[in-house]
Amino acid sequence: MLPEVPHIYRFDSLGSTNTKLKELASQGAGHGTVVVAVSQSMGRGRGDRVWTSPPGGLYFSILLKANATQRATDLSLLTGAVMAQTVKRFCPKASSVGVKWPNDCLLEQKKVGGVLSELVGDGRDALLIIGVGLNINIKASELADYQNRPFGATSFLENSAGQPFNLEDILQFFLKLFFQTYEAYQFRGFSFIQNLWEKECLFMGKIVEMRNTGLTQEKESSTGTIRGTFLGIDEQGALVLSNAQGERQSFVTGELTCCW
Ligand code: BT5
Repeated sequence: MLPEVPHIYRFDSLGSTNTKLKELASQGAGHGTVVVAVSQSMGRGRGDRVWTSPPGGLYFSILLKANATQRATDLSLLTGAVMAQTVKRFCPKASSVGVKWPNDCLLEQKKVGGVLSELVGDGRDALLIIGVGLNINIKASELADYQNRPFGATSFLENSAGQPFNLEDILQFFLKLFFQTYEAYQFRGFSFIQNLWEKECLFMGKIVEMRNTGLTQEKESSTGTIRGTFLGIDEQGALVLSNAQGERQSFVTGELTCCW
């Protein structure tokens, strides 16, 4: 069970909310604790990538008990789906909002948010830190470095004709929905997450291209990419494609770079 009202620690500036929450967990912070920062000087993405975190975005981390590695994957997928539902609630006029495997959130086909999950410890005492970054009141110029990346970057502000958003309203909406969804997952297990995630996914049934999948080169095209029809996710949270030969292929790593 999660607490009805989570304990929220608030900071003006942090290196990273995930790092701060790890420190608080080592000092006894409990299941459901949340850390929020106005900005981050060393915001992190997955695999040592950077998460640009100027004031105007939402940066927070949630501490959960996670006594199995699989739960970490499930909860990351759950977070991506909750993020997409939050974006839909606050950007109701957007024509396209959803998740990109594994848990990026896209708004009008551009990245508006990401999730960084980190396990601390192992066995029954393992803890999971789920970090969420959402670009809210952020100008396109602050995300200029990412415009040439696959899917680029955007913010709520860029899709609201310049009307700023109340960050606290968005945080409270997200946390309430997250805790409710987490409770439902406790009772209903992985199939609940799978349905939820696939419902929020933008690529079901589409032809997609993946790179850095870790497959041997002879299985990739000459460009180092894999193409196939997106079938969904399996019980491991792996992305499942049907390739040109109609064979099913599952990927636990890789980046979805293109879609038709
Ligand atoms: C993510 O990583 O998308 C996870 C981002 C999680 C950030 C939160 S903020 C609170 C918590 N504390 C932290 O320190 N982190 C978490 P990944 O899929 O690896 O994507 C990272 C890539 O996205 C970078 O290499 C850039 O190309 C791009 N990127 C960086 N900052 C961005 C931004 N603000 N908006 C859109 N794209 C960005």
